[in-house]
Amino acid sequence: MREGDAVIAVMGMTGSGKSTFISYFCDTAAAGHGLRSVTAQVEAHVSLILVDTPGFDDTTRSDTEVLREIASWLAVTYAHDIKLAGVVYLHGIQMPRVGGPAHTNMRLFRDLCGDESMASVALVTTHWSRSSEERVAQQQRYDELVSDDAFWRGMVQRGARAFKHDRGPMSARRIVEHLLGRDAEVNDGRGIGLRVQREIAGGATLDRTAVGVAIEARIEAMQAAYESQLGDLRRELDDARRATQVNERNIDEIVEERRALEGRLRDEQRKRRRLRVDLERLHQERSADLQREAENVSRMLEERIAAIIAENPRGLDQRVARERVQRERSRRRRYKQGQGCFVM
Ligand SMILES: Nc1nc2c(ncn2[C@@H]2O[C@H](COP(=O)(O)OP(=O)(O)OP(=O)(O)O)[C@@H](O)[C@H]2O)c(=O)[nH]1
Ligand SMILES: [Mg+2]
Repeated sequence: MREGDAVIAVMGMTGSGKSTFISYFCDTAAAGHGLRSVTAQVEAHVSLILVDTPGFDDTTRSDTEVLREIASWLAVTYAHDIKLAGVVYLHGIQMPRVGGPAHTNMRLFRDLCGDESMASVALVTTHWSRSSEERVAQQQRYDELVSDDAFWRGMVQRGARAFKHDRGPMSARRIVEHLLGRDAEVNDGRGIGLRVQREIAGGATLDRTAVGVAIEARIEAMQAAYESQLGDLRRELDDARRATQVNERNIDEIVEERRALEGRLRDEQRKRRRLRVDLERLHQERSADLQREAENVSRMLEERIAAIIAENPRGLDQRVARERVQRERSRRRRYKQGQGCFVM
């Protein structure tokens, strides 16, 4: 990253269109298809840097892990005085109702940013239909989103702007221009610190940040639910054992169910422990994760070289195969570093 780069974080649920949005500015971001989150890691793009982030509804990771990933990136950049010019929050308007995960995701987003950052936030609806009939229902949902306190109203009142992103690159550009304009106007172009960034910079562990507290409360609720189910199971087990006609299968089933619940409870406890990290630990652990990842990539490359050699009927020496893989690798790396992403 260079001085003068404008950094905008793109957030939102899985499938809301983050990678697609970014791809309008830079053709290196791959749009994911299907339900799994394809954005495995925060990726940065140069000049106008749009940061692709995982949503809190990720199918492969818990909220704790997603927060650790987003927060460590945000905290480390903030510590290096790299400020965000703004944040884009994407929401698919095709969703019939804003319940469960969508609602949680919005709340956690608000806690992450803090109300004081709202002037630098664009709340963006995606997935607008072309059919006028469907658009009527979508417009109603849009109106509800911006006028309901449970959704976007509070954020809009504090300066966030709601957008319809229904014209591909044109509306995407308008949204980014709005954020850059706001940054120039409100922050003299110096960028903002999100609440979580300021909290961590002030020495807070993740569980003490506003978003961490909200996640921990959700974990506590899950723990309480599991504890109560365990209580029920214990009573059921006692009853089954006291019964004159012992039904072995029933007891086995209950014991099995208890074991599964105890496992889930341990998972929740582990999630809570993983929130007790400060900037230094987050950074250290993240570096260790990246190191492991780099080792995995290396191993995969070695396997790829071996496969190329094995596939080649006339035989190919190790050096040629290695060069071929290296060429492919550096092409991909150049791609990832975002060459050609200059947009504004
Ligand atoms: N109709 C329509 N489809 C969209 C829009 N934005 C994205 N899509 C499609 O929705 C799917 C998911 O889009 P992505 O950009 O991969 O979503 P994402 O937010 O990056 O998802 P994750 O990386 O899984 O978190 C893709 O098939 C896109 O082509 C939109 O505004 N309208
Ligand atoms: Mg994506």
